[in-house]
This record gives sequence, structure tokens and C-alpha cells, in this order.
Amino acid sequence: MTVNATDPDAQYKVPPIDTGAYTIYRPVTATNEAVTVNYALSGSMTNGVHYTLSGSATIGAGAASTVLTLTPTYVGFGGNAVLTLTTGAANNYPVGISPSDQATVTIAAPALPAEYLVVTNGTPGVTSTEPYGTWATAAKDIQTAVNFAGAVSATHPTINTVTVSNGTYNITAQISITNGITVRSFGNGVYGGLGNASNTMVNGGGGYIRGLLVSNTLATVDGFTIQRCEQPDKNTLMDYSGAGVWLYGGVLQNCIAQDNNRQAQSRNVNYTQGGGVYLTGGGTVSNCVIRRNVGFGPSAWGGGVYMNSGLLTHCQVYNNTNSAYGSLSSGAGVYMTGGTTRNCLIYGNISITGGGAYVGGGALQSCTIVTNSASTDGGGVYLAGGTVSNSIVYFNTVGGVHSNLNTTAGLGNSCAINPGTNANGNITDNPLFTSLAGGDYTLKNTSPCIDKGSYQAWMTGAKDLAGNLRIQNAGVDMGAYETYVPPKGTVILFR
Ligand SMILES: [Ca+2]
Repeated sequence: MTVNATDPDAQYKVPPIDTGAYTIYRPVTATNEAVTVNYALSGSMTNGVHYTLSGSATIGAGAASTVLTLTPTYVGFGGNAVLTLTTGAANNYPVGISPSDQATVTIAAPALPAEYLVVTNGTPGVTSTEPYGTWATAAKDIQTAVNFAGAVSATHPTINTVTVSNGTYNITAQISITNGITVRSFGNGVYGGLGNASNTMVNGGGGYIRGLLVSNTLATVDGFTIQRCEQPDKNTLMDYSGAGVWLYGGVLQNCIAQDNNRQAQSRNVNYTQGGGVYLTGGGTVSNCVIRRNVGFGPSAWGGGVYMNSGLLTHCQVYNNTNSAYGSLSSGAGVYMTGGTTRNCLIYGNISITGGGAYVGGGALQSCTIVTNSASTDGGGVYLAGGTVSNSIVYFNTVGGVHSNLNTTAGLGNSCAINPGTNANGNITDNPLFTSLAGGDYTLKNTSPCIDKGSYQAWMTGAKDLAGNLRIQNAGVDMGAYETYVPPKGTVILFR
């Protein structure tokens, strides 16, 4: 018997799979009767798991050889694997005629992509092919690639990044991210970021579908606009929470949530918790823009953001509305029962109470809250628990009682009036924005808010909303922006 590796190279790649082959010959001088050849395979891989071997080890009557085909079925290994086939005793033919009774086929580890790629389904010249590792073979919808990413599979490598080319992705079902993966946009040579977010749209088209459901604490979404999505229904928490994004743990960063849940009123839904974003499970929303989202119902909580834990930081939250008919409607910009809202600019939001924010628990820190309005109380913030610190709550309006806050209980080191207090480090003076009319809420050099904040541990090394150092000069400023005040006068010496 002689065995040759007549196709010594094999590889799992999709498609096609590159098979290997062993051919077992008998000597030309041998019998022409059918001969069954025993064989053994040795190597680090397991038949049925890593490959399958098909064919027959019987050399038929009158035939000179038989072929065994080796088909790789597993891609998740590293390094090449060698499989050696050894012929042994034949049941009706003497062995040992030939010394060439061994041959090897090598299964090569394919070059795995570092990421799954996605393009819009209108992109020309693309033939979607697993594993979507090049732009020419990219997936044409985000969910398809997300489903593969992070999954431990016998037939797919574990790749933890999905990169999505800029464009508009019209969805017909929510994008569900259940694994601890990173999903990021890509455009102009840059990954993620707010710049790409404005060109990479997840568009619900007004259908009654959520945009993103993120349910893994290790997941990160970076650089998308989520727009025109609607809360699926009005009956269960999952139905009426997070029309744009439902984030359980994980990170949403550099994203824009806009124009979500705008049909809530026409659908007469009973509840809304987070028309733009629902934040729970200790997740983080960072460097995002949350605008023009809607809450509706007798309990419209958080047209922009509803959060019961986690961190909302360095975000702009504006022009969200609670179009509600009930007095429980509160917190058009941010409704929080826990967690931390930090270093955010919250403006132009409209509600029944708490136009900018409702704080029922947790901490609101270093925020600038202006030009919001409420129809009954707390045009800026309605404080029912928790704390507001190092913030500016000013120039908000109300149809009822207090334009800025319903109470000063829980307010510290902040600038506010109606009501205002000089206790607990608070001040009531005009904060002197650079341009209130022009919407520039940075502080003039002469602002009374400069250096009047109170240090908190997170500020060390942190940036303000504009990306400048959070602490400058003699101490931290109140509000979302830090102003650097140059030393007075420069001594010029003449002689
Ligand atoms: Ca300062």
C-alpha cells in the first residue's frame, strides 16, 4: 500500500472550503480484487469536530486507488494543524508491501479578520460573504454582523468588533446587541466619534420599533445617530422605555439620539420612560447629543433620558419635550431616580414639572441648565430627592411657581435663583454667560461662578464639556464649562 497526500493543503475559509485529500494506491502487481485498507489518523484535531473525512478506504475490484477527502469545518483555531494518515493491516491483503504508508495534509489557520464590516445595502460592488472581513465582502445590515460578533462558535471566529461604514441604515427591527462587543462607525479614516455619528444613521423611519437594545455590560456603541424610532407599545416596561436606545450597562458614546418617539402623542401611549435613551444597569452615556425626543402620557418621564443608575456625562440634552396631559409628567431633558448626571448642558426642554431635569435620586453635578420651561413648577430642575451640585440653574421659565428649582433642599455650590440661597456654597448672582441670547453658555471672565465650585474626586484630570481642563485657576467653576482667566496685566519693562 502507498498513501499520498494528493491535495496536501486544506483551509477553512468561507466560501469555498479548501479540502485536502489522501489517495491510497495498491501496487500494480497486486491483486485486482476489492481490498479494504485499515488506516489511522494522527494529529491534534478531532474528526467530526474540526474536520470530516469522507470517501472509502476500500479499493474497488479492478481499481488502483481510493481517495479520502478531508474537509475542514472549524475556523476558531490558531496555527496550522497537521493530520497524518497511516495505512495499516488490510483485512484481505498483506501489509508492508510499501514503506510509503504515511502522508500528511496540513489544515492552515486562515487569516482571520480583526473586525466584521458592514456597509449599507445600497453599496455597489459588495458581495456579502462571511466572515465579512473586507469592504468588498461586508455585511449589508448591522444586525447580521452583530449576531456573529462576540459569539463563541464552532464555525466562526470570535471577533469582538463590528465596524459600520457611514450611511443610512433603515431598520425594520431593533438592533439587539447581546454580547460584550464594540460596534462603531467608520468614515473619512476615523473610527467612531460625533463627526461620524452625524453621517451614520440608524433610522427607524417612524415605525414602532426601538433603535438599539444593548443588554451586555461589556458592550460599547460609538458614533451613530439613532433617529425616528418609536417606543414599541405602551403596556410593558420594555415597550415604553427607551424608544431610541435601551441601554443596560455598557457604554453609549459619541452618539446622537434625535427625533425619537414623536408619534407617542398620536398613539396616545400611557407611559414614556426615556424617549431618547433609557439608562439602567449602571451603564454610561458619554459625549452624546440627545435632542428633539418626546415623552408622552400621564407618566411621561424623561422625553430625552430616563435613568435609574449609571452615568450620563458630557452630553448636550436639548429641545426634548414631555407632551403630557398628566401632572406626573416630569423631567423632559433628564429624569433620574438614581445614578449621576455630570458635566452636561441641558437647555430648551419642556415639561409639566422639571423642564430640564427631574432629580428624584442620584446626583446631578457640574451641569448648566438654562432656557428650559415647565408649566407648573421647577422650570429648570424639579428636586424630589438626590442632590444638585456645582451647577448653574438659571434663565429657565415656568407657568406656575418657581422658574428654576422647586426647592433649594439638596442644592449645593450652585448658582440659582427663584428659589435661591446663599447657604451651602450657593450663589444667586447672574452667572454672566458669554452670550445668553446667542446660546453660548460658557462663562465670561467676570462670572461669579468662576472658581466657586466644590472639588469632587472625578474632576482630577477630567475635561469640561468643551474639552478644556475641568479645573483651572483657583478652583473648579460652577456649570458645565470651565473658563481660564489669564493673569491680570502683563508687565512690560522698558528701559
Ligand atoms: Ca476655575
